[in-house]
Amino acid sequence: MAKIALITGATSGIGEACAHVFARERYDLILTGRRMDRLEELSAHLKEEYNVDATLLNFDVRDRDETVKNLESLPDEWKKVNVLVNNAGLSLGLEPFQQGSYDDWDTMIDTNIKGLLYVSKVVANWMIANKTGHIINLGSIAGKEVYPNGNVYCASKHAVDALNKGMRIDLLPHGIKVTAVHPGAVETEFSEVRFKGDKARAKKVYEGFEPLVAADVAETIWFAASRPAHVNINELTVMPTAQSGGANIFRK
Ligand code: NDP
Ligand code: 8X3
Repeated sequence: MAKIALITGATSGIGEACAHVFARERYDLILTGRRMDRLEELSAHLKEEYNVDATLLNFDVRDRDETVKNLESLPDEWKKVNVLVNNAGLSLGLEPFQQGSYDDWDTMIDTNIKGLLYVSKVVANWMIANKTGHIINLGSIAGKEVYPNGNVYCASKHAVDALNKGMRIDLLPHGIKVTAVHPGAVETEFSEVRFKGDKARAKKVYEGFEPLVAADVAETIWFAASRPAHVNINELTVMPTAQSGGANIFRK
């Protein structure tokens, strides 16, 4: 059997781009997300273009029981996961902390931190049993810096940064690699989700400069995943050339 990559949040953006890159590299894929129609479309496309097999799992990472049940339902041969890309995540809102929405905070924390933990625990134990594996966590520049009105999203990505370090320490004796990739602004559905479907506002985020595209991040993830066995990339921060930091974008 080919190597296996499990990618969470493969229905869009960076996760979908990772599915293309790992398929190109002849990995079989486990793809997850809530929008099953998109997963089916993607899997048909990958089969046609690269002749790879994809197993699709349709669950919400915030639901611990569903997450564990779906992952554990995989046949044993699909549990030999070589690479886990912990990508599912989102931001909701961009307001001063004191005006923030309790529901938005819960969703970001439940998805970006707790969802990542639920998936990682199950898959890390498979990797321990297989004595090999690589976990790649999608952090963000928001996990390295805090920008105005980023408050809870930034906190959730700072948590991913800490968990990335903690996982590496705990999984090191088992030969499992752990990497974080921290992108700056990537034009995906991210801002449409953040602004709750306001496409005009989302579009403005990427005006006046050239943002990253999802494939830029997927290729960075592939770089980390394709190093020799004795090399671990602890973390990589990848930014648009026009962005020097979280809030600092040079627009023409
Ligand atoms: P998109 O909105 O395009 O994709 C997000 C993906 O996450 C979708 O596939 C979505 O699938 C999935 N997802 C969200 N919530 C859940 C959930 N509760 N359960 C299961 N899957 C979920 O955004 P990006 O591709 O840009 O984001 C991917 C990751 O990259 C996120 O972790 C984000 O924080 C991070 N990131 C993004 C940056 C950017 O500028 N775009 C920069 C830095 C980091 P579905 O809705 O079908 O469930
Ligand atoms: C997503 C990019 O700049 O909104 O993590 O933090 S940013």
